[in-house]
Amino acid sequence: MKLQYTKPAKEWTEALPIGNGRLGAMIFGAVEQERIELNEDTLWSGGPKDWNNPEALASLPEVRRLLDEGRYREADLACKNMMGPYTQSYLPFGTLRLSFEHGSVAAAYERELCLEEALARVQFVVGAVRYTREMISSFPDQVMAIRLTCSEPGMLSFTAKLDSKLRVRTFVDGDKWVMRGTAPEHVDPSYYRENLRPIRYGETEEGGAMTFEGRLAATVEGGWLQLDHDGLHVRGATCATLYFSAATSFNGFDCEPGKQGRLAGERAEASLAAAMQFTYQELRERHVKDYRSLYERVSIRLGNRVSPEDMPTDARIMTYGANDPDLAALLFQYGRYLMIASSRPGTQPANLQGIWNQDTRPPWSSNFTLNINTEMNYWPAETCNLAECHEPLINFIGRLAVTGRRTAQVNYGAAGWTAHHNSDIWAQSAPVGAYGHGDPVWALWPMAGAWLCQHLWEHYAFGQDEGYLRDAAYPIMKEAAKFCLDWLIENEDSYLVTKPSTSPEHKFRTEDGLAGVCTAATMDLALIWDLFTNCCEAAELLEQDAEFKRELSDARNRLLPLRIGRYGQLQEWSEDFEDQDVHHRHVSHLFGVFPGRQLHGTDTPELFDAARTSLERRGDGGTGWSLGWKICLWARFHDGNRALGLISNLLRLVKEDEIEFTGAGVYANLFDAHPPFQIDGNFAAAAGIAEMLLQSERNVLHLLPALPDAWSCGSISGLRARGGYTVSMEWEAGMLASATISSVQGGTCRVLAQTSLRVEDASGAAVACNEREGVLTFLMQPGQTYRLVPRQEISSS
Ligand code: FUC
Repeated sequence: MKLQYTKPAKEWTEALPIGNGRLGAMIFGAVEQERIELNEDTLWSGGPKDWNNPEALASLPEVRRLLDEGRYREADLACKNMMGPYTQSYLPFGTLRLSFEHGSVAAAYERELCLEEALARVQFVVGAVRYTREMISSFPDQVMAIRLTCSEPGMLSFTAKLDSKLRVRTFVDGDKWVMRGTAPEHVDPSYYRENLRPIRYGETEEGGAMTFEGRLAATVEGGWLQLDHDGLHVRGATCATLYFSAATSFNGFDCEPGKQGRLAGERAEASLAAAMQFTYQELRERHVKDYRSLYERVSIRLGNRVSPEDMPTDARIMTYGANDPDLAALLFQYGRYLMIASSRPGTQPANLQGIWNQDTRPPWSSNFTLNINTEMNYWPAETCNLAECHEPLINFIGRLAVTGRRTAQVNYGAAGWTAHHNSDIWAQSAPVGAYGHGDPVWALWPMAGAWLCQHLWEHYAFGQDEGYLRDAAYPIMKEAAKFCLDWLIENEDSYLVTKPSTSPEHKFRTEDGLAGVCTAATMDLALIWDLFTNCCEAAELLEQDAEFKRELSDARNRLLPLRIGRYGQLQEWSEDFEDQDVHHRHVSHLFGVFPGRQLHGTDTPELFDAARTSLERRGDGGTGWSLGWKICLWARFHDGNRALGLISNLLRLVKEDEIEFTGAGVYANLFDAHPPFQIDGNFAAAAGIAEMLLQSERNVLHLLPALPDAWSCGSISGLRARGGYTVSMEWEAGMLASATISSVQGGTCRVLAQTSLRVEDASGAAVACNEREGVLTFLMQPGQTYRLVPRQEISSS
């Protein structure tokens, strides 16, 4: 499981990412001039502010009246009064540059990222000397470390230094080389070009902006080390270790990062000094042990590798794509790797680019985009056995519930909390759009609370921790539901609808042109159904709020029913409007199929079929994340070959010099290409592959629900399922060959496979079997592992 290349990276999307959830680096691996782009996940522009807009509440009656009169385009315009400011931007920290004295002429060049140990390596030979660089970003020790070695004594000489695109100064502090900087107080999104100064710094360093500090130190063997204003110089050494630490003054979403900030320098120095107590070997061992405790929970084999073992990863993508099942397995594990590298307890959630960004005005501000992208980032967290990595998102939702309460009150006069299309480290909760610059088709979407709360519930559904549900999740879910209760209004037929409403980013055709705002887009209804259902189940489990639960379930039953349109499709809007673009990248109206659970082949067969027709009409194209969503959807429709087709579309090599937005795929470093780079597609691909192999809605573990023909033999271990289960499977000739299931708390387990099964307990005794394929039910003891074998296998062996 590794990414490998025979050349240094030229473009950022060829460089290799490492990260510990907070400190990220992109390593280029050039022979003479190494370039390492650095990130720290709290380095954002801006600070907390008031983004709510009382004009929103004042405009609401007018918007609703226009919608009642079918004047959609005018309603769009009126919604422009309901916006707030754009979010702030995630910023690049700086660059670590290493200039070597051995020149650029090298042979036997290799560059790789090892997913099993989370290590990046560069090696080559200059003359007769073999040089190696190995780099880690350590979670236990909160530093990055680079080990540099050469095969002949005294042949290693280089200078290391830091610089940045932000306002910084650099200096020597004892045996450390320091870069101290200030972030801008404001950065406009790259698509907003109205301001004379899109990037604004305060006048003094003591202003309101965030400060940050990076510290660099080294130990050398067999040579000497010197620091001066020009960098940290290593001369005539045999080995050296570079230690890098970084911190910002960020002190919480509700604190001024300047005046009320933490001391970035002290924090960076503390982790650097602590890490320097360890040799590189010790740091590496501690790092690998920590990383493996997460990574090794899941292993995967999707058939045999068909590409040559030594083929560079970019050539492999180009030549084989998804025809190499082992490349799909690599994409799956890469998704898990990126999650461990970008989201760990105590860090910020993974943003549009995870934690890796080199631009001061990154695409879409590299923010938290809540109408699909942020949620998608966390689709693999539970199924792929990385529940701890879900924590940053779960905590972030808690912060949005605080800021979003005020937004609900000020903008809508509603109870509970709400958030919209975009957010940032300050937990911005209001509609963005620069008070009218934006388009309501994306800005005016008060449904982020409802969607995010699904993550609170799923974390419980998989982990079964009732204390967490009671104390952390349910109170926030309940407040999001209260907002929805207030936001829903009765229509003339006594159904509950949302108004104004949008189907994120997708417009419909009206007699006088395209419009975005309508009454009761399907996604609103589906999200509210999901939230109310989860709240009802939580209240029941916790034996709380009987009255509130009744209110929610009454409201849920009165939601405007979903409809089937003239093409047999699941309508995207409550009216059967024509699409702006039948191939539009968003498939919001299919939320109830995935990641939701409202629509299902058994309980709602007509709507489920209509949803399939909608997906069919959308086609198999789209941005990277759109392909990712479609993998998951086709998995839920139990069409493994179609899901693999989408994986194949994603495993197309995108080169940086191609014109933007021509096509989705992956870059040379396997980063998802929207394009541009956006990490959500990586996470959705991992989630989608898991979904093809195991599903667990409606209290049934469905084994191999969407296995494509091309993955006829394979295995997976350690997937998690709702209900607290962990599942491992092997299959041959497209059929389940064996499986094991364990559960922490035991209880009744229901399993569905395409074959009749026999279940054995740990001692090998049969506890259940079934005659035909169908749901098999058996009782599990807590903590015990059960083995499932197909019955044909038993009779033939
Ligand atoms: C949504 C999507 C875009 C992009 C952006 C970050 O607005 O519609 O495709 O992913 O988020």
